[in-house]
Amino acid sequence: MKLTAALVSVALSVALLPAAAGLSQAPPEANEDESKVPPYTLPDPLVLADGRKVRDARMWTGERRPELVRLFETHVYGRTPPGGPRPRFEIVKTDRSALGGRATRKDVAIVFGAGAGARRTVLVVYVPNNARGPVPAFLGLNFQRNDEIKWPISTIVERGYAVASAFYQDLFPDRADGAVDSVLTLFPPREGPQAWGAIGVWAWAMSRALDYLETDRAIDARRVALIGHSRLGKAALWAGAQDTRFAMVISNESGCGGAALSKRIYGETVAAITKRFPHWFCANFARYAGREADLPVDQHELLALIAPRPLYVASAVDDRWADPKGEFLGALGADPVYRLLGKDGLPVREMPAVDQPIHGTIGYHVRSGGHDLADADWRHYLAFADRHLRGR
Ligand code: GTR
Repeated sequence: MKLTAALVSVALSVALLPAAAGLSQAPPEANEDESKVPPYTLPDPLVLADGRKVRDARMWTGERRPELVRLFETHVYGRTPPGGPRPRFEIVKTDRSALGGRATRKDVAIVFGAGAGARRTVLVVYVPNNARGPVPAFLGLNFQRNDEIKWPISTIVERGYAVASAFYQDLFPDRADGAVDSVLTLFPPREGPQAWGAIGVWAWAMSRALDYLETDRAIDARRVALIGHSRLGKAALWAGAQDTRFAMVISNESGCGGAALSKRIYGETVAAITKRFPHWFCANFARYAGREADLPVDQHELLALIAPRPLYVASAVDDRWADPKGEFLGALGADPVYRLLGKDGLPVREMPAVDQPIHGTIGYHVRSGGHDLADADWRHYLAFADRHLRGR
């Protein structure tokens, strides 16, 4: 699709505005009225750009899947450059009596580059001490420092899973000019409207953390569930879409640019998100501000890129900014791809009642309460992981 030069320059100047202060306040113009959702048409994940229908798994994997990845690279997240700096792993601390003796905690530095220009993050890894062999793991970036992670780590470990996490801002500080202090300084310079942004870098960082887990014999790296909340849910989905080593992906209230459909124009919109967070996406995404109907993809197709692997999409009923219904419809829109690949997909057509999880190969729930990764969410994720990652 061609854009006129005038539109491009208007949209780009919007994209380059500094991020507005305040992270949690919705601008007053946000639509939170279901009756004001405009009519929209979703692209069919099983129809190629040239109009051919995807008939079988081979066409999906060989043609449509790579086409969709390219569309998301071009129009939403930007392209992850191949190669990039190789990570070095250094165990900086091992504590065999963590969590009251139930776990071994390892602090693993993941280092890129050398000398003054080096970038690093520390992956904290908890492994159950009573495991009889390599264990499945939950991996995700975190909003807190490693000693303050707000996950129910003891519960997860008691259920037989390892937990691995790192602070999300280490490799890309979350601010409009964060690139100068990011791992991007170790990549070739970014150029053009398809250059990747923070979500792309956070997703890349998750894959590098998985590189480490592949070297850790206490962990079964073929059974890693990637989890992310909110902006980190967007990054987890994009990581899982690009890197099929992740065995499962969990999107907790990822909203706009995550699991929620952009074309519904409910809650956070492309205009709102690209204005407040210009560094998250590629510059092209901002061109669709107010023109969502022209987007050649929508987020159900990002979710479809997780297929046939188990995918969990979760919402919270009061988190209207993230558009719970749009997240459900995203999951439903991915379902035909799961079915084509021989999986049961999402076993319902209608949005379930609050706190009534639905678990197929796609899982979905809408929790009571607001924007948070809560223990109630974890309870459902553990049940879903038990079903899909145990006994494999
Ligand atoms: C909000 C943003 C959302 C979501 C959220 C978060 O301010 O508008 O897209 O990412 O932050 O990450 O908590």
